[in-house]
Amino acid sequence: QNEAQYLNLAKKILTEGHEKMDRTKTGTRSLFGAQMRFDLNEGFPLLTTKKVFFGLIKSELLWFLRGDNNIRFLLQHHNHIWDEWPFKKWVQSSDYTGPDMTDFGLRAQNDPIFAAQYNEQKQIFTDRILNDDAFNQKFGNIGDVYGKLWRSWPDNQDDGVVDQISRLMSEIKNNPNSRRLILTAWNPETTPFAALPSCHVLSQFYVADGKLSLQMYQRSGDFFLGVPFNIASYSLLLSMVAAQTGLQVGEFIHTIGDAHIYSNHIEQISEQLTRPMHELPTLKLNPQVKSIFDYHMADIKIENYIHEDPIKAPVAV
Ligand code: DHF
Ligand code: TMP
Repeated sequence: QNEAQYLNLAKKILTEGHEKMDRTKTGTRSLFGAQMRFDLNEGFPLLTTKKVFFGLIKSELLWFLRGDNNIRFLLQHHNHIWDEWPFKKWVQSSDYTGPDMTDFGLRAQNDPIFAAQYNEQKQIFTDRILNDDAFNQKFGNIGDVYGKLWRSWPDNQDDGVVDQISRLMSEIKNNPNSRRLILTAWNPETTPFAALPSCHVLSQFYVADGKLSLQMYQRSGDFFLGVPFNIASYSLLLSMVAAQTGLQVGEFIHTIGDAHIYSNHIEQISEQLTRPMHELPTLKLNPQVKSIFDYHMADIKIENYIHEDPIKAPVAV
C-alpha cells in the first residue's frame, strides 16, 4: 500500500541513517537517495497515521500557482507554515529594533520566557505583513523560489519572464510524448539569497496510456514535518494538471536527496510507526474549473479522510 512506503522509509532512516549535524544545529539521522512511488489510483496519499492538515497544503499550492512569493496570501488563509523564514530575514535586518532573536527557533524550544517574547514578536510581524503594505513589500516575501520561478522565471533574452506552468500545460496537451516536460525551481543566480533555497527542485511530467505521472526531486526532505506535505502537494498538482489536460492520474514518484529525521522528531515518528494505517481518502476536484489557474479553495476537496490524531513537533529554523 502507498502509505507503507512512507513508514518503511521512516524506519530505514531511523535504523540506518547517518548521525549528521545540519544547518539548524538540531542534528539529524539522514540517508542519501531515497524513492517512494504513489499510485494515485489507490487513493490520495494523505497520511492517515497522523492527521495532515490538507487545507494548509491547498492554500500553499494555490499560492505557488499564483506565482506569489509573499506570505500575505498564506496569512489571509490562516496558513502559518512559512512564517519563520521571512521573520528571520526581518529580525536579522537593521530595521529591527526589538529584543534579540538570534537562534529563535532553537531557543524557543528550551526557554519558556524567550518563547513568549518570540511569539509576541512573531505576532507583531505577521500583523504588519497583513496590514502595512510598505513593510510587507520589504519583508513579506521568501525570495525567488517556487511560485516566483514557476510563473515568472527571469528571462534575460527578451527582458521578460518564462511562465513554466503555462508552457507545461500546452506541451502536455500538444506533445505528450515529450521527454522535456520539466518544471525547475532552482535558479543558481538567485537561489542563494532566498529565505530558504527551494527544497523541491525539479519535477518531470510523463504521459503514457492516457495517464499522467510526475516525478519530483527534492534535495532535502524533513521526513516527519515537510515530506507528508510535499507528497500531498505534488499529488494534488499532478491531479490538477491531469484534470486540465484530459488525462487520468498515474503515479507520483518522490525522489529525495538528503532524507532526514531531526533528532527532536524521533519520539514523534516512532509513535507514528506504532499506529494503524487507514484506507486512503479520495480527492475531488470541481469539474467546472477550466484552467489550472482558476482553482480556489472550495474547488478542491478531500473525502473519506480517516486519520489518527495529529502529532506536534518543532520545526527546525
Ligand atoms: N523547514 C524545515 N526544517 N522543515 C520543513 O518541513 C520545512 N517546510 C517548510 C519551510 N521550511 C521548513 C514549508 N512547509 C510545516 C509543514 C510544512 C511546511 C512547514 C511547516 C508544519 O509545521 N506542519 C505542522 C502543522 C503546522 C500548523 O498546523 O500550522 C504539522 O504537524 O504537519
Ligand atoms: P536546508 O535548506 O538546510 O536543506 O533546510 C531546509 C529544511 O526544510 C530541511 O529540513 C528540509 C525541509 N523542507 C522540506 O522537507 N520540505 C519543504 O517543502 C521545505 C520548503 C523544506
